[in-house]
Amino acid sequence: MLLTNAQIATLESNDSFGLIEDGAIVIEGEVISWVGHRQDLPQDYLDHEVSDLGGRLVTPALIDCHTHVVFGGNRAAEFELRLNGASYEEVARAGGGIISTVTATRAAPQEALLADALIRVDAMIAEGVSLMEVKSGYGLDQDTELKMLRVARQIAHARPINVRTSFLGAHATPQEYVGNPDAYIDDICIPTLRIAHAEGLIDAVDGFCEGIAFDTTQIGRVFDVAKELGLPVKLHAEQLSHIGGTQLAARYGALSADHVEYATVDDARALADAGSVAVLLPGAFYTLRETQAPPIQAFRDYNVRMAVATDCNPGSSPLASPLLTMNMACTLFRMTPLEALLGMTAHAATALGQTNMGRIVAEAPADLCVWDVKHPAELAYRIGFNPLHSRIFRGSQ
Ligand code: DI6
Ligand code: FE
Repeated sequence: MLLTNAQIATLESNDSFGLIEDGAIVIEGEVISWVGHRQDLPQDYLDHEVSDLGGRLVTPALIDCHTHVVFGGNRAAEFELRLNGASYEEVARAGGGIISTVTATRAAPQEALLADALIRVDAMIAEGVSLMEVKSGYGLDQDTELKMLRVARQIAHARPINVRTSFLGAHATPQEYVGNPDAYIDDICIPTLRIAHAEGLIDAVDGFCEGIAFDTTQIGRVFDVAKELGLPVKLHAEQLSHIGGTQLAARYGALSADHVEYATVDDARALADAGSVAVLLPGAFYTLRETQAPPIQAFRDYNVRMAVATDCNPGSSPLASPLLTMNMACTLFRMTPLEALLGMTAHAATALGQTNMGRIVAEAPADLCVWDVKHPAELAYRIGFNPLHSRIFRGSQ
């Protein structure tokens, strides 16, 4: 296929949109084989089937590198409680929060979990997502963690989208183990991690390192097993307080440290040294009415790549719109539209260990978005507006 009459934001490097006016893209099979100015198109591609894009903007397809789209029920009641004055931590400590979603997720049949998740996945695809990460972590027992991961794998068969899974057994201590989080890690979390890995259900291992969840020692024990199994790690770190998760993640060479509102300049340096991505989640910041923004300037100073993701989950970020997420990253975190777009493409790909994705360059997978906008900054600028014209997934429209 030959795409012509396109304005292309290649994102070839990190310091500009890499705009090509009157550009062309050649796709062979599932891969981009050439990109450049139309007048430079090599002769041998002229016989390809031509698709005239009418001057529209082409970007890499969007990548959502942090989601919890598989879960049972919803938390509208908790939303009301918080509006009546309870804090996120108070709700969690009173057995609401994550634990109430665990109850609903355990009760849900696998088909129902998939059907529910697909509603959110379809919303993401409609805004141009072609690769998303999906976490477990609302089961907290062996059967339900495995059920969630199987649903996550099913998504990629049910819809035209790539899925990467993360095992988040260390998300919260279930009711059966309240007061004994170490026993939960040893008796349930780690054995389930081994079984899920043996079934081929896991691409990475995640954890929630927080006062209301697990400390660095507990997460370290889970990460040691991940390392032994050859699985990359990532971590929910420094979301509500600073307890050392970012430095722990860096020590394990994590793909990413996520949230990081309370991360310090030292933490930014550690991420830079480890080559880990900082994944910023403005939907959770917004929903929880957090006031401490992540140290964006420190990340820039140390050249830490910043990804942006929805964190789509029933509690702290009931958000399935990647475009609104990009807008929030700009308005709430003062990221630039270029940083937001890199954060939902190339840097999100790196956060998933998929470094060949998220840029329009020869030999990259042909996952593209065609937008009805004139300039890529418009993608982050508008609110409640979806200008996606079409999506190309693995070389097909
Ligand atoms: N941090 C989050 O943002 C989600 N999990 C986590 O560890 C929220 C999970 C929830 O409230 O259901
Ligand atoms: Fe999360």
